[in-house]
Amino acid sequence: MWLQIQNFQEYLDDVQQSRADVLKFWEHEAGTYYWRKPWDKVHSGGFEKGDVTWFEGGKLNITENALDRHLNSIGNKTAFIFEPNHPDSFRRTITYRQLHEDVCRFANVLQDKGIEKGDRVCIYMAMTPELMIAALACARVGAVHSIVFAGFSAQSLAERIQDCDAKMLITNDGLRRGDKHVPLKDISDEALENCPSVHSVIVCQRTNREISWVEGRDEWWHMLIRNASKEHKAVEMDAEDPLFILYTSGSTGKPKGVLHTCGGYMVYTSYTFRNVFQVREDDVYWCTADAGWITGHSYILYAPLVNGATGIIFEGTPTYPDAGRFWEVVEKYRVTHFYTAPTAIRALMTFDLDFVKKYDLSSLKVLGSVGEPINEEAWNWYNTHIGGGRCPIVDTWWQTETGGIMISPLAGVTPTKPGFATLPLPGIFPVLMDENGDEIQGNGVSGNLCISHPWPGMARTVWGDHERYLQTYMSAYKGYYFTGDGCRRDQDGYYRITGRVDDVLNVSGHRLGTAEIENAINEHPNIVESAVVGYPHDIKGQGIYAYLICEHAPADLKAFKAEVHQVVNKMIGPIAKPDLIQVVPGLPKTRSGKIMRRILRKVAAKEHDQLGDVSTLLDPSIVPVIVEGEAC
Ligand code: 7RM
Repeated sequence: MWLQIQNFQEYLDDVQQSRADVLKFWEHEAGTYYWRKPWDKVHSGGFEKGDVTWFEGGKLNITENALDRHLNSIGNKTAFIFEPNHPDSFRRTITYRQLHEDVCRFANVLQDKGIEKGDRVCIYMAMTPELMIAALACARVGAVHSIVFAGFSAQSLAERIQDCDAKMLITNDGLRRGDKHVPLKDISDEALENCPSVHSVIVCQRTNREISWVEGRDEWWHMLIRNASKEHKAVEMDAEDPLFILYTSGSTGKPKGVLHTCGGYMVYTSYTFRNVFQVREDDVYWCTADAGWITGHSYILYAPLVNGATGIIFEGTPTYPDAGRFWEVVEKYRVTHFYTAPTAIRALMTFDLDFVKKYDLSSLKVLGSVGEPINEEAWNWYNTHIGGGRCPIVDTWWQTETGGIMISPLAGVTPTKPGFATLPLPGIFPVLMDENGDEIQGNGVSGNLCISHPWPGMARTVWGDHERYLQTYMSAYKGYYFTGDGCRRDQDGYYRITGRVDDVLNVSGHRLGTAEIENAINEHPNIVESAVVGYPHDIKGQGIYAYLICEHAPADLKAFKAEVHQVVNKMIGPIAKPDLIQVVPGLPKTRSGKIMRRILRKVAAKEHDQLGDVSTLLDPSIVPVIVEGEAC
């Protein structure tokens, strides 16, 4: 495996070098990959105009770096270990050589079906190797993949397909997650009723249940690959050509199609993977994320393959068939690196420790955390009971938009502190901003987290809406990228992310916009208006609290709540269901009609004595009514 930062002094030296000449720093890094032709320009553009490029003119295909380049050296090494939802189902391992063949075959299928460079392909699949093969095959033919989490509803799927005009949908007949069954093909059929751009649907068999079929549109994966050649010459891409779109929630109702490009994304995710996790040749790396989120894209799919690592693809859930599943899998494959979300840790902490103690976790060397702030209690439990006090924990802060990890310890290199993402990677320059938009200097300070210089892995635009990209990230602080997160820098210069400062919730590590949930809720015929806020939740991190104004007072609150869940399920998916609802006669609004969410958040958190100034409200008398009301 390639060069890794070995110790803290080396880390400091690299930070110094990147400060002295950041272009030289990234150019050196980019030079370690396979390019068909070197770039013309290392970097151009900036945050102000949102016209950032990296390695433009450089020609490559990311799958040649992830697959072809490894064939001679590690062709027989395991690329993926597939662990199915049920522990007794068929499991398999796939070598780099086999994966290369499978991707080539499917790339030929895509081209036979008329998919060309620049076309968008939507992937809505179970967490199986075929999902990875589908995405890699898209990348190989230059198509832009948009993976949609297989927990989203038909409505959400349709919205994402329509937004990018996808030509093709790749899905499964269905999937099983825990003891639940999700009929992916049925959901796809419903979504496609409103998606005229999709001409072709490829269905990969997983559950073998009865499904409906549209002749001339639908085809079986296994039939198509049967006669496809295993030879395929990857399509040449420019470093700045799009690689994928991934939809993520923002503070408006409509999800944003975050766009990542081929060259910079490859260089950045691979660099961060190698140095943060410090994976060695014979290690077994397991990231439990779903491929529908950025963590799955960057740290299950692309970066581990580009680095020649062995990774696990896990189809199941942490608690199926019981709360020992993660640890059973760690023991079975002698997992060395384990990367999960705080919400999973908090959920597992509530079960008997015997679920952990039953298994031999001595293979573990490094633990990772991602998706939300990790509280000290969860950090300590993870450290003591999973890591046995021997494994460094890398608390990795980053976002869909950043492409890869930005602030994080390097395993075994950076001294850690519970709850702290610690220090930025070399080449990354975080700054904290005060309310006047000025940089806050020194340590022991808090502010809004911005990044002061472009990096190769950053998103280049929002699909079809560059204005929104500029508005969301580049306009709050001129010349900076604004993350939307609040942050503290302690006396030692260590960073601790405190959470979102905008209208974005983080529920079990899933990003959801309050407006998005409100739009869904408002579809209920009896709901006139709604306001959604987050509140502290022991396991999910944040729970969803919905204040509802109804046309008629609901007779049975429980039944009403179930109805609200139903509309949210239909519009977004079960992850967005409110945990608590409260029917209110009105909402606290300013004179300009903006809902004062601060007040609603305080009420939801039961911090009734900290409501602050309510005098600017149009009608302050609504506040005591809301405080006295009851949630269900
Ligand atoms: C990778 C991912 C991004 C938001 C981000 C933060 C929060 C992520 C951490 C974290 C504290 C962390 N992408 N977040 N990681 N907060 N510590 N280590 O999660 O686009 O889905 O979410 O998640 O608020 O802005 S994401």
